[in-house]
Amino acid sequence: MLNKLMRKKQPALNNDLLRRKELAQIEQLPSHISIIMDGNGRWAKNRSLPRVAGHFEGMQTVRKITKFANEVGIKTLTLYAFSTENWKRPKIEVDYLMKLPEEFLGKYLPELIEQNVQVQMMGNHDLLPEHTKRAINKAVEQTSHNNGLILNFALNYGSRDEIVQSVKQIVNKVQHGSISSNEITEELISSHLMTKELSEPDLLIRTSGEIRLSNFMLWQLAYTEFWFTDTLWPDFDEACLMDAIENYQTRNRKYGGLK
Ligand code: V07
Repeated sequence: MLNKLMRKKQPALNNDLLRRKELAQIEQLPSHISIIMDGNGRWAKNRSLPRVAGHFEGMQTVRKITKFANEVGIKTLTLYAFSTENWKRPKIEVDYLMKLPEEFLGKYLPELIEQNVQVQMMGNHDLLPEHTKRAINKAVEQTSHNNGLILNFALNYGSRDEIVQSVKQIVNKVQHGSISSNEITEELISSHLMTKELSEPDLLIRTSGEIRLSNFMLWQLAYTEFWFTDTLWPDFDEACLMDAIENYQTRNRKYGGLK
């Protein structure tokens, strides 16, 4: 209750955005959107603030975009929050980043539950601090029966690591005789990845102008449409997401065929 009173309400969408949202809903929406949330450090630097201020602001964007994606009717939103390479950053920054899942969930888990959002997680969580693991496990459990948007956080995630883990599991099964090597198909490999229960992303968004994948969902992005924008993640808003969705709707996806 107190939490509900203290939480800052988000501003209502303007009429232009509401119209765009309704128009987009008439056509085929991307069912699964993945986002590489880049540009938080640059956003802070532009304001002579410490990098962590950019991460904090980026967290508010996560809240805003989650709510809007759910309202639009997106089924799955995967957000790249922390990569296996991010441990190389200064300790002070890594320590701060590891507090954000808790901070975010402490503030916003009640509204995620109200919004019927289901929180999921992918990545290698062995190396995360106990306090981070506790917070994410609680959120996953408390939202496991929700059937609205799946909000899937990639946390200590690396796609090559994911593929290595799945190959090990498959080799193990072959060695134990539970599958034979000629049963190794694309579907079998997909079913050993961390996304085994999710659809493949229809749309990948990367903010902040870098045009690369940075070890994100390499297998799953095989047929995904890409949208790169110069907007920094803390500046990314509902209208920016609509730009990406509207552009997606102009493309004709061929999956290697002729339509
Ligand atoms: C992080 C804010 C967004 C921009 C990218 C880097 C910084 C939300 C979470 C989070 C993760 C798990 C969870 C709930 C929230 C988060 C990290 C960084 C490590 F269950 N934002 N955010 N986690 N940033």
